[in-house]
Amino acid sequence: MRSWGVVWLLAMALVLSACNPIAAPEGGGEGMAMDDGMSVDMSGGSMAADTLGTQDTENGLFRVSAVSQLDPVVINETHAWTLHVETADGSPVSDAEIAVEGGMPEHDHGFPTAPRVTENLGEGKYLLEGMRFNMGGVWVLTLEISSGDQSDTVTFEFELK
Ligand SMILES: [Cu+2]
Repeated sequence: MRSWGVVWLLAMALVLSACNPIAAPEGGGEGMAMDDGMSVDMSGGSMAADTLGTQDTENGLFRVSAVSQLDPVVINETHAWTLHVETADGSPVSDAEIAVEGGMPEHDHGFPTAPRVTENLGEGKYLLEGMRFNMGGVWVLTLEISSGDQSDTVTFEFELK
């Protein structure tokens, strides 16, 4: 038992001494708070703009794609997405009303912002503004889409890692 404790201590000492040369330059720089903020952002996660791809709505009425205009998507940066809505047989839906919800189910919180569709870009495309992720992890984006008297919902799940 005792000798294993010694081995463990030696291993810890090695790990700590190995880390010190890496940590030292960071601590020595000016604007330390800013450096820390940036390193938090970098480790907070990112993903490619087209990660979500195309998905059918729950009842199969629409096919929806969502692509970020910020590529890669990183945390703590407010940005816009382009949504595309078409019918199940591929015709663009140009009169859709789209309600936006989302957040992190595992953390039980929503978006830090209130993203919403602000512009109909025509040909089934819509501008979704105010998207922002404030941490890495699994997020969901739910779009409730109405066109005429038809309504359906799609939920995208994705991870900033
Ligand atoms: Cu969270």
